[in-house]
Amino acid sequence: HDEPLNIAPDACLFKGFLSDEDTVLLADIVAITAISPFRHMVTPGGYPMSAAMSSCGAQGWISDAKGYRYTAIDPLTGNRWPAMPDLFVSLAQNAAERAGFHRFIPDSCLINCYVPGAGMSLHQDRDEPDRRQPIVSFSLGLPVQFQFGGMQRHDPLKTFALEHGDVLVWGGRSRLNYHAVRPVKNGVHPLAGARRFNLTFRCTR
Ligand code: MD5
Ligand code: FE
Repeated sequence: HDEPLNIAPDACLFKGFLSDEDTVLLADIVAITAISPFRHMVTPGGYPMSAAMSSCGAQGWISDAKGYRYTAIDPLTGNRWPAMPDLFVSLAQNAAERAGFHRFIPDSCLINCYVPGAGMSLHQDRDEPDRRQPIVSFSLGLPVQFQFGGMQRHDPLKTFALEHGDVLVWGGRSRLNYHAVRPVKNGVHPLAGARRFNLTFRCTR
């Protein structure tokens, strides 16, 4: 593996961190979403999100008219979210460790699926109580332009590409940075097709 890029204080980008594991990760996404399918959640303001989402692990992130939160039960199926594959946990832990975050034990993996045109508007991730825990994010499939700023919505944004196999670790001073995913451009990835997947690992305890 290459050296991480320090893109912000306590934020590390590992280019091409996922290599041979990509096919297994994509197959696991197919298996998980056969149990808890991708769906477009609705924001508390009433707008469907353009990224389709599912989760695995003990807790899954949801959004509905009542707000954003983590649940142990998938509201679509009425069952627990599928188990988080051991490979997901070990890869996320390795990345966190290499970024200097020890004993990161994710209990939630949000799976975002973006088709061309889909993106995510500027927001902070504030639904996790322990802000000392980092967030680890894996990108697979089509590339995208990612933007992040500071702790204030109007702080200037930096833009960079996230590509298949890239892993980001956000912690410490960058844990509450505003960030956005630009709309995905048309394209076809050899393994993922016309889609971008993002796996976002969090500790919700
Ligand atoms: C994505 N997902 O590419 C991104 C990757 C989400 C989300 O934003 O909330 O599902 S996670 C990027 C991230 C997480 C935590 C902090 C920061 C960025 N940041 O400080 O910029 O689908
Ligand atoms: Fe986010």
